[in-house]
Amino acid sequence: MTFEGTPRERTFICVKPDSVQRGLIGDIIKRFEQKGFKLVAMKMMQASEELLKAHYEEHAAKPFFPPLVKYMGSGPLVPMVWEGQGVVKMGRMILGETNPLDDQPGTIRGDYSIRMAKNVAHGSDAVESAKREISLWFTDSELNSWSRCDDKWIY
Ligand code: RTP
Ligand code: MG
Repeated sequence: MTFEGTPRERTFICVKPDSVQRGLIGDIIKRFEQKGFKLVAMKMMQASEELLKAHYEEHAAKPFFPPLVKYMGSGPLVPMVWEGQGVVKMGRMILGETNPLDDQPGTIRGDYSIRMAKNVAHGSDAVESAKREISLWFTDSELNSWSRCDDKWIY
């Protein structure tokens, strides 16, 4: 079932290890919460090499793949699932460009990074990628479907 374009659309966001070290978890969550998106899953974990290779499989042949997998496995990270209308596209806008030096201030990467190799957080680039990534990182029972009484102010 697809919820693209509806309040049930979901994306996968992951706070990368550099941001955990720098104490940025709360700020990243805050930006998504204040926009009006709903957090439906979150955990802290050390990702295995196998999981990281599967997550970034589209980049497997690229020269930056080995350092990317090493960096993502260098410490705990915080994978999350966010829900809401347009959350995949808007999630990427909240994060900013891949290279933080191309970014406007006001985005997460634009505000907190100057290095592409340590660019703070990951966000799914399409609805289909989000589905694949959510199923890699979370079991169905870890995804919380919940309603809040103030949804009427957003939708
Ligand atoms: P992400 O998947 O982590 O959200 O990043 P993204 O979509 O903005 O960028 P993507 O092309 O998927 O690349 C994944 C991560 O690999 C590193 N990268 N290095 N030319 C390079 O050296 C290069 N290109 C990409 C970045 O850390 C990027 O976030
Ligand atoms: Mg990507």
